[in-house]
Amino acid sequence: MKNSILYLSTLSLAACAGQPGEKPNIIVVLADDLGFGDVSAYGSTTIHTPNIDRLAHEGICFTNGYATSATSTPSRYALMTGMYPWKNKEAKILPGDAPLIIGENQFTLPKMMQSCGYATGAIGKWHLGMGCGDVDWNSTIKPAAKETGFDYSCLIAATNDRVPTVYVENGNVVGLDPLDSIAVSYEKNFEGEPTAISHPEMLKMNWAHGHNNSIINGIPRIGYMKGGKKACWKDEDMADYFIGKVKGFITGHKKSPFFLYYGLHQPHVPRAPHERFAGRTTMGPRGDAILEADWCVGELLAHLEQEKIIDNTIVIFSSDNGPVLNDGYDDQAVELAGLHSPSGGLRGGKYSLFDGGTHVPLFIYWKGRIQPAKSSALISQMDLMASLGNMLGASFPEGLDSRNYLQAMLGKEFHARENLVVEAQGRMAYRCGDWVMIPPYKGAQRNLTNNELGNMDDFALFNIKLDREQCSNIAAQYPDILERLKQEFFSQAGAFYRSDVEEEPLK
Ligand code: NG6
Ligand code: CA
Repeated sequence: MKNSILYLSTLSLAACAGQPGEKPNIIVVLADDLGFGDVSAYGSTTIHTPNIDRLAHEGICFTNGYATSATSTPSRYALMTGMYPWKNKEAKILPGDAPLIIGENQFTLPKMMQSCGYATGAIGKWHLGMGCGDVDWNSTIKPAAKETGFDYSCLIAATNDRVPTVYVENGNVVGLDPLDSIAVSYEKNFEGEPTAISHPEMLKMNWAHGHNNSIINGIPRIGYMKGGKKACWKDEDMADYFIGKVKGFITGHKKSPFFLYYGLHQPHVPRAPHERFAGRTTMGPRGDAILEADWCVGELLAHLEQEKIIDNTIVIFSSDNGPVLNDGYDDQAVELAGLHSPSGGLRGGKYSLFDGGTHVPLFIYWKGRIQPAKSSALISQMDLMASLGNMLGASFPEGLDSRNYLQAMLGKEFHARENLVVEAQGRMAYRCGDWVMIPPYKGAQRNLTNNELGNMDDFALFNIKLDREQCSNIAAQYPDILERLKQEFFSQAGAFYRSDVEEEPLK
């Protein structure tokens, strides 16, 4: 009897989640290169991610959740701006010294949250550029996260494999010794500075492709950096560092509604988890880094509980793009993968137009307020802006690509997008219902990571529901459907389509 009363009261609470005037805290946790099969929530038995799974099991677990892109910068750009990244030619994998690609006057998700009275914070991976070009890392960097709408920020500028390997808090490099100023170049080395080529004996991790420039913390990086020795991060401590900042931000803002973007750096290369996690899986550093990411989510939830705000906080979890094993370091990710399928059986992965490039984990958790459910609604991270904005009564400009699927996000409806144009290094594919159409692209079948890219000579058509692994191109059997999808795709994205687009080279 008691149970049924409890059950009923949960139901009625769940039914009124997202009422007008409600301002729950909102946290977006975005992992880096975490695949659909890298969490146990979708049935993977080769890895155990109990904390991430909790979000899935006690929230809405999307089985058709998408990043817009198969790489980081464009994917994050879409999340932040509500715009398709293929409309902006700057939205491609950025070096660590790239200028901010979001215009100062551009509408953004954090600006929308600010307009609704939220305190906003960004912690972790950024990768949207900082400054106006020719950044001076020794003074306050502007425009950056603040100008994008974040009151507080503590970030790595790009990726954990790119220089500068320093934390940037509110635009300033943390722990910088003014007598040891930082210089960064993606063109050439600074005289006398060791690189992976000149000083291989300094390496504790070997590079496989690219990643043979400056050595920091025994790890070779992309790009050259000089100075800033005291400010350099230790990769093994990065998870602890950022979760500490996350907890500080939450505690500091627990009385006001807050919006927090938490960009996890795992399991992107270089995979250097804290020694607490080293050796915890049989999969080597990649598996261990995933467990570290899961621990971060556990710490986040425990902190929300401790601060007694967990039932007033929506936690959204996803990944910026699909998985990759060998992304340029010899860390045995390929050799030790065993039966583990990082993409969960989806074809391709990071960099790919096949589904594994953009079809990622997506969970929306609101303790006690969302009735747990699995949802097969087709939905993109890009839709967070319009959906959350709708819940909060925010106003936003016309012409966004973000769409309002609040009801699907709260589990009150199980249908969302009709279609989505996904992007992989300047190439595009079109998903509509259960169909996927990939237009022809010149270029290699695979890149140096050995991930399949999805370049084919002619238009290809797949039915993702009947053929989840995209084994059968059925374009010839369904000419009418192919024609319809081609027309729809070209009307949305034709102006941006070129079959000979050059992939950004992986060195
Ligand atoms: C590639 C890097 C790869 C990774 C990627 C960006 C090489 C050879 N490869 O160019 O290691 O950093 O860029 O990944 O340099 S992302 O997830 O941030 O998009
Ligand atoms: Ca990524």
